[in-house]
Amino acid sequence: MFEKNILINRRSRICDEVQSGLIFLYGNNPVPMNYPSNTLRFRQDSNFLYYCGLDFPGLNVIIDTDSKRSVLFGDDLTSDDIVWEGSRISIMDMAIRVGIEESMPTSKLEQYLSSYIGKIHYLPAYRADHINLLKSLFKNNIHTSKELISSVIAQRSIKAPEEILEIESALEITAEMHKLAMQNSSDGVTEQSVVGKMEGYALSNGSRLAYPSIFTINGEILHNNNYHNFMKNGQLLLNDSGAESSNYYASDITRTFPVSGKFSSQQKEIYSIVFKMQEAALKLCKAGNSFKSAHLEASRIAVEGLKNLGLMRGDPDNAVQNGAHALFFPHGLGHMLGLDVHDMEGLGEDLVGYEFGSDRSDQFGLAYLRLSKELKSGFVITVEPGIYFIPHLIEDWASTNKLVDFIIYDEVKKYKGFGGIRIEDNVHITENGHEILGPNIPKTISEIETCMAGNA
Ligand SMILES: [Mn+2]
Repeated sequence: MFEKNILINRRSRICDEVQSGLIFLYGNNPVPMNYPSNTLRFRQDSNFLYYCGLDFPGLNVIIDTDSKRSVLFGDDLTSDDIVWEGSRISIMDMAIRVGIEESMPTSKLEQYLSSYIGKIHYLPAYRADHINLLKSLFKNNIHTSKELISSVIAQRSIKAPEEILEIESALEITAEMHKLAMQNSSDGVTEQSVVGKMEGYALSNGSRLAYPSIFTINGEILHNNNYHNFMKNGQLLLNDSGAESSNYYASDITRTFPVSGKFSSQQKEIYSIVFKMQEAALKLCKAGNSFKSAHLEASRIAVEGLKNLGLMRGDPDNAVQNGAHALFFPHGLGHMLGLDVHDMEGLGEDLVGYEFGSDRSDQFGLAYLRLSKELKSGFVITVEPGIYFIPHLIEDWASTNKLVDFIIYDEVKKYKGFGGIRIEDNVHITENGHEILGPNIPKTISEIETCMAGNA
């Protein structure tokens, strides 16, 4: 947990921003997996963590913006609870630990809120128990607070030095996970066994994953969470995996490497295009530039490269304007990263990623751009271009000759079965440009081949 002054300052700042009324922040509860007492791994709500730091289930907090005083609601364990779960610090001691002035039992929450005259601010709920809690507290009249949502986004978007350190500490573990994956992959091995090694490394080092790993020979399936394949020489592996820091900050890294440890010349050609897409995008990663411009530049580099290989034709800018690159690069260049791997997405993807009032494109590809707005010093974002050969999408577009002025379908079809390549790093926007966070993780073709050289 951060020291309490950091948490006190964060709460004071949100009071200044929201200006009036009460701020009600709910903490997460245990979630049953298959029966009530067998629960999923507990993860505290990120907004609750950000302002209160307490990683215990069953807590809620109310912050009074006028007095800047807070009340922590929660129940001390009963003597029966202690028999099963062991003891934990009292609710009052939790409050003291994070600089909260007062504590009350959960049974007082409803009365406290209903006796208040004035606005009660709360955030959108993403779990059924919270939706039900809000319905019951506010008599089915749920109005999330625009002021609170935009203030939280503004505050959490700019990472303080201690938050950068958290992301970097998560990346220390992530770097080892990625090297382990490269060194334990070879012909005949299952994806599952490598996933187990990576997750085991995170767990045995006191960490856990920030999201379920994508580790697959079918990298063209963008969010593939199956690990049942045997890998074969000649195939590529796409590894999108990241650990969480001890204060629950995420990291999010993708590397793509050949099962055999040596890239084929065709794989090298596509890999080099994705590498250049990332380099070009990173050059534009500085305060004042829009992330959309970096996304479009990466897209343009993709078209140029694919044109050189005889898969595309025509003017690259024109191709990008028409969305032709999205056959190969259908997702956005990246997203915010912080306590959540897609940071603050629970508050509204457009509110986090787009300027107020700006429209999100409905063009295939660009529509999936999660982050578009002007970059500011203190943002932490992912930069993750990719090129994929998605058999279903190729057939679909080819059947209607979609954008045939830019796409040479007879050539593209030869790449069915190639898979996909993505390269992803975590980037801190600074006053003068950017820094790539964390230790170096093998990324160039020669770094990857060297890292894998010891494979059987
Ligand atoms: Mn990502």
